[in-house]
Amino acid sequence: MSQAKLTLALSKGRIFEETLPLLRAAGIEVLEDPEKSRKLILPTNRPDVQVVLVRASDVPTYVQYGGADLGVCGRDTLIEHEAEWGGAGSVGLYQPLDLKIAKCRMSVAVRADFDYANAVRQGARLKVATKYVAIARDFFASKGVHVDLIKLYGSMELAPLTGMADAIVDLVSTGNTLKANHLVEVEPIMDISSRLVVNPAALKVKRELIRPILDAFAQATA
Ligand code: PRT
Ligand code: MG
Repeated sequence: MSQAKLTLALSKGRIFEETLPLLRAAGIEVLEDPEKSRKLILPTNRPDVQVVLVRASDVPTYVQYGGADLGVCGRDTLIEHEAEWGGAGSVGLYQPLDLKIAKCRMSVAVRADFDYANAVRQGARLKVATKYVAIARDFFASKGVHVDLIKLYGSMELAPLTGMADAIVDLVSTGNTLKANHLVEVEPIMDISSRLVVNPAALKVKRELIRPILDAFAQATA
């Protein structure tokens, strides 16, 4: 029988970059740079560990279906993924660790000349453009604000500028993107960081491979 191999799903960019030090703490070095290579499967210094590169929003799917044993993705991505499957806990992904990386916040933003507080106070029906429809729906429902949600896949900042929406719900870290587009953050919704997600069956079958990584990650993020 061939030796069990562990597959870790990561997305290129900030999640990959910020997971590298954690992997290093677990004795794992990724042997290729995703910005330079076109490979989707990256070897590591450990013959029994490989990294697969997937879209950020595909990480939970890979781990859920066993295409990867574990992965790293934002709380935003996880909430939206679970909502598609019927809500928190529905997917059965094991989420043992908040890795405290790729930190940002989910916020409501509007054009600088839009009176958000007044619109909310008057019970106006807000047009809200977002990639994060589940988070936006729950947030405005909890405030009792009626919204028409417009689903977008990117460049949400454009929606209020073109008059398509009154507000957006998006991730903010430095605030530079909002500022550059004359938008202002009017209400924070939640703090976001990335988590480790693990396939529950893999945790059972590949326990000896996974456990030391969980322990090293836990120690490195403590
Ligand atoms: O890009 P793609 O469509 O493939 O997927 P993605 O955008 O989900 O992936 P990626 O790699 O951009 O983000 C992965 C994860 O990083 C997200 O799911 C978040 O959990 C986390 N993260 C942390 C962020 C940011 N910070 C962030 N600033 N994700 C996106 N942004 C974007 C934001 O959407 C906005 O466009 O950066 C812009 C705002 O940044 P500031 O610094 O200008 O405020
Ligand atoms: Mg992105």
